[in-house]
Amino acid sequence: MASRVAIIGAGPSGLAQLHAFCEARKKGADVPELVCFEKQSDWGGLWNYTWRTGTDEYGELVHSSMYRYLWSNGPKECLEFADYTFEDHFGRPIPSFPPREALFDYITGRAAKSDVRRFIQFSTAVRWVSFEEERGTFRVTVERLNDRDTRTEEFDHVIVASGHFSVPNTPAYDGFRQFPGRIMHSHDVRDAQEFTGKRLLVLGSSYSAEDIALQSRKYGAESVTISYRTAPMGFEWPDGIEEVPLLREVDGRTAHFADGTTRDVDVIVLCTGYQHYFPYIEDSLRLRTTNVLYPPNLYKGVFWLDNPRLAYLGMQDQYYTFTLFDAEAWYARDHVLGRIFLPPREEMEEDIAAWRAREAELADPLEQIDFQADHMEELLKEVDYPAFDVQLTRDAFKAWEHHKEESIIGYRDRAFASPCTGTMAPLHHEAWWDEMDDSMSTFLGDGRRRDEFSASAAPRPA
Ligand code: FAD
Ligand code: NA7
Repeated sequence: MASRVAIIGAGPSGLAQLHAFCEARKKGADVPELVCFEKQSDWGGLWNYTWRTGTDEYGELVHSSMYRYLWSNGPKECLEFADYTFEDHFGRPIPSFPPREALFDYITGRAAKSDVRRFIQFSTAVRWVSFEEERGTFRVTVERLNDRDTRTEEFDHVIVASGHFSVPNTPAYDGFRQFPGRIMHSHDVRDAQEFTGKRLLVLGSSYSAEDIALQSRKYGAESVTISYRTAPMGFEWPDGIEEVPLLREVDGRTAHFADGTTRDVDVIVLCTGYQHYFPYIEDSLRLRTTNVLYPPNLYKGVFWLDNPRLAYLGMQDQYYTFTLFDAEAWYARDHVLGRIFLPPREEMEEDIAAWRAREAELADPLEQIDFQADHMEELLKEVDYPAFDVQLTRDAFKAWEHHKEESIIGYRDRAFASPCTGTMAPLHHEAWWDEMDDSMSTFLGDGRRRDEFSASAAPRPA
């Protein structure tokens, strides 16, 4: 059995990995030494909100891309830890779309309960990971940021859990250099009130574009124009938000679009996605991928094909998040513990190719949901993660897609049943579109049950 395991990152994926090992130890397993390196001063990954943008107090790139007023963009029931339910954490059922602070509290609540903090070296950035063929071990060089102490340690396994929604993809368009306003990436958005009274141009047609457009308008932007590259999101947007084809150029404040129309804008927000960026991993071990459901060279979506003692967690585009990370972490753990054996390279390669070929054929989000659920279930069936109703989460995700089509400002006013306890969530006391306060205390303050729900909180037309 391995004697030392390095885990890089203490976000939801890294915490899942530490927790998985603790669970095995509780059941009597002989667990190797665990060392988790986290460059931030606290845990939670992206969920650890910071007011900072650009670089942090040590000159490191700021990791978190989350902003104030961020509410879960999918039903919490689809990410519920099967071994630590929302009811376990909050002591009662809570609504299906919690704000960031409540989800941060939930993620870190489980980590605190299993006491994984003792394994984490905070404010410690991993600088380089390489593999020593002769010794058959990894060399991991880290820097402790507060005193700049740099050292190299040897590990038998490395688990990369450093996330992939932090380093912006920033395309340039003609006229950006002369634009007389602010051009920023969604990674740097912190407070939508910055845009109150302004005319926004949002580039992109995925989750960030959708959410930043909505909340900018919610907090008082004069107008939001969303420009899409491939296809519009096509929701029925509230008054003041519209979708137009791709930006061609900007001339002064005037944005010109592919359909020949123009809009004058004050701010441009690039909601153009992120890069999988691992500058600290040597070439032969480094994952290179775009944001897809089944990245290349990762067997089971986890193990580096050329050296499966290197694992990557959470590298997929994500419908499923915390439960997928758990499934991956449990599986990676069991490989480390010698409970799961991987097939020969050729077989792994064929398996990856089959999944990727299937992904290429997926027609729509509903098929993508099933694809990711199938991936997760394939992992779950081989590990001792507690059972939960995966079919219910598939159905919930599909219903959520329909709810978004019915009302993009109202989908968060819906409630779902827990796949772990079966309990139906209560509804939040305020419709999301009217709720300006995203604090956990307000969120938890007056959660009425679904049967107490009044018409005032029902999804309304824009
Ligand atoms: P991260 O959360 O990114 O954590 C990675 C950790 O690794 C960080 O703590 C980072 O500091 C650390 N790290 C990075 N590099 C190094 C290094 N070199 N050395 C040491 N440590 C390092 N998911 C949902 O389920 N619901 C949502 O509503 C939702 N909203 C989102 C909104 C935004 C704006 C974004 C960007 C993502 C959202 N997500 C959401 C998806 C999100 O990816 C996951 O919820 C989750 O945070 C991923 O966890 P992770 O641990 O894999 O990565
Ligand atoms: P995504 O989901 O990776 O989406 C990126 C979007 O950016 C997508 O719509 C792309 O258009 C668009 N894009 C990329 N490059 C360009 C250029 N050059 N011009 C115009 N548009 C472009 O990233 P998100 O930030 O939305 O979501 C990431 C996570 O954050 C997600 O998990 C959420 O939970 C929150 P395309 O459709 O490819 O044409």
